[in-house]
This record gives sequence, structure tokens and C-alpha cells, in this order.
Amino acid sequence: MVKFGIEFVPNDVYWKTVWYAIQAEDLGFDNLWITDHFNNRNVYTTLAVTASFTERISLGPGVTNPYLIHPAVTAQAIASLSEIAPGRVVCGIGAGDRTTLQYLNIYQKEPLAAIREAIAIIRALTSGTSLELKGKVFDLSKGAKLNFKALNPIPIYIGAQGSKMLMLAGEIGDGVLINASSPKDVEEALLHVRAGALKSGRSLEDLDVAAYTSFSVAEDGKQAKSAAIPVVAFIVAGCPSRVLEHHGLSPQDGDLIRSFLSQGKFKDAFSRVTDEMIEAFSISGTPEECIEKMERLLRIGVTQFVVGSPIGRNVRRAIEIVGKEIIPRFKA
Ligand code: F42
Repeated sequence: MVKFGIEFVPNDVYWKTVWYAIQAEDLGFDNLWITDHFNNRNVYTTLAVTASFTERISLGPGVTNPYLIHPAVTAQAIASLSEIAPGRVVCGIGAGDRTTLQYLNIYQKEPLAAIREAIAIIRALTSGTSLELKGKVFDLSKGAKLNFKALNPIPIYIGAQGSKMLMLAGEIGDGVLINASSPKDVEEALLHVRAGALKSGRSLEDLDVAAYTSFSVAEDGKQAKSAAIPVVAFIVAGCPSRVLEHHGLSPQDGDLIRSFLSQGKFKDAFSRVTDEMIEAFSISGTPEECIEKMERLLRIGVTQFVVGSPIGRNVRRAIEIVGKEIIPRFKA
């Protein structure tokens, strides 16, 4: 049965995330993903406190990266978390957000090797095994291990966008977090995930395929769509021209929005976001409009919907709508 995840960006005091998480758990969400950026609240502090206030929901970083946090430390953190939330911990990992890492002058060297090696390290260390590794990015000496192990095996999801990273997710991930909201983009991404799965003698059905969407719901569809505008503006600004053209959008419009955002002219940038952009890069509208798009995603192989930022103008109300009006339609 399809799962429902929810993403929280810990950019506010911890208790707000906990408050939303408790509500999401009560309303039937299965997974909670906390984003990881150095300039927000710490992901593991947020996860630890959230874990101690919830009982059933699975939770983990969505996603951490091997450049900011050494994979041995990620292994240590998620194994520790498994003692607070046995059987509930998952781990999302990806190459990391280039824009944020650039502030720290962190260069994402060989991302494919970095993710492959990081996952080998995390899997070995969380299971209590030692690992000696002379990789392209990481170098672990004989005897590198934790003094404890995770209480349960921890599923690892790869957050991926590029074709090669999507293939790697298919090859070695327990799941993939596809940062896309439109059936067109997810369908294309799945071609690569499927090819990667075949490479390791598996099939797409062996993975939890999550559409990590930009989501906004409200009874008033117009209000829901307008709440999605800031998030969509940033997505459009970060999109390669190829992706904009793929959706029939003009790369020049993307350039303009990027230029306004980089000058801090947010009002100008947001005013250039069109309905077509909102349609291409988010699931937003009334509950029925959202359900229609989610049904299309389900048909092409998505097994987890991640309800991501902004969720809605009124987050509390939007979680309630998803829990009471959308989840039951898929879980019936
Ligand atoms: N990033 C964050 O920092 N924090 C988050 O909380 C977060 C959440 C998140 C959730 C879902 C999701 O899908 C992504 C998320 N991200 C988050 C973003 C993520 O970290 C990545 O920035 C995003 O997925 C884009 O990366 P990518 O998967 O497209 O991979 C990049 C590196 C890429 O360019 N990939 C290419 C590809 O085709 O996949 C391959 C690049 C390549 O081939 N590199 C060569 C190699 O060998 O690795 C050589 C490069 C060199 O070093 O010269």
C-alpha cells in the first residue's frame, strides 16, 4: 500500500516541528523526513526530540550528505537514534545542496563515488561491522567501527535528481527520493532508477519509490497555489533550461526569476511565477486537484508520496486536510 511521508525544514524552533510531527503521526502519515542544511536547526537534534514525542512514525534525515557530515558520523547518529526509536529509523542521503555547501567552500568531489562509499560505510558501521576502505573519496583504516550498533537494519534512501545518481539509487538504495512533483518528471526519473535496479539484478519493485514533492493544499485552490509560489520560484531558478523547456516553459523566464532572487527582489521574482510553473513543479490546489495528480503518480510506480514544503499556507490545517481527506482515499 502506498505510504505517506511528510518533509519538515527545521527553520523554526524545535517544538513547532515536534507539534506538526505529532499531528502527522496521529493522522496516519508513515514517514517523517527532516531536511539537512547547516544553516537550519540541526537535523539529529530535531530528529531525537521528535522521536521521543512520537511512537509509530518512521523518521530520518531527508537528506543528509557525505560532504558536510562524514558517513561514520551519520552512522553513529542514526544508530543512536535507533535506540530512541527502535525499528523506526530511515536515512536519506544525497550529494548535498550546492548553494548551501558553497558558503562553506565545500566542493562536492566525485558525488557518485562519495554516495556509493558513504552508503557502504553507513551500512557496515550501523550493523556493528568494521570496514577498511580505500575509496576515491573516503579512506577508513582497518578496525574502523562503532562501539555499538543500530537496533535494527536502517533502510537507506538516495535523494537524487541527475540521471547517474538516479541509477545509483536503483542499484544500491533501499529507496529513492525523487525531487519532483509532475508525473512527467517522475516517469523520466524512473527510467534511470529502473536501469540501475536491473544492473544489480533487482527491479523497481524492490525499492520504495518516493516522489518528494512540493505540496500545497487548501479548500480554496487559489490560496493553495499562491502559497506554493515562493517554493516554485526557487525551483524554477535552480532548474536547468532543459528541464524548463521539457515543461514548455521559457528558459528566459527562469533567468529573470533567478536574477531577481539573487538581488533579493523577492516580490519581483514571485510575481513572475506563472500557473504553468506551479503546475509543473508542485502538487497544489484543492484536495481533489491534489488527489488527481497523486493518482497519476501512483500509476507510474510511486510507492511513497512525500508532502513537502510549503504543505500549505496554514501548515496545521493542510496536514489535517491531507490526513483526513487525502490519505483515506489512497489507503481505503
Ligand atoms: N540537499 C540538501 O543539502 N539537504 C536536503 O535536506 C535535501 C533534501 C533532498 C530531498 C530529496 C532530494 O531528491 C534531494 C534533496 N536534496 C537535499 C538535494 C540533494 O542533496 C542534491 O543536491 C540533488 O539531488 C542534486 O544532486 P544530483 O542527485 O543531481 O547529483 C548531482 C551531484 C549530479 O550532478 N549528478 C550527476 C548525475 O547525472 O546524476 C552526476 C555527476 C557526475 O557524474 N559526477 C562525476 C562523478 O564521478 O561523480 C564527476 C564529478 C567531479 O567531481 O568532477
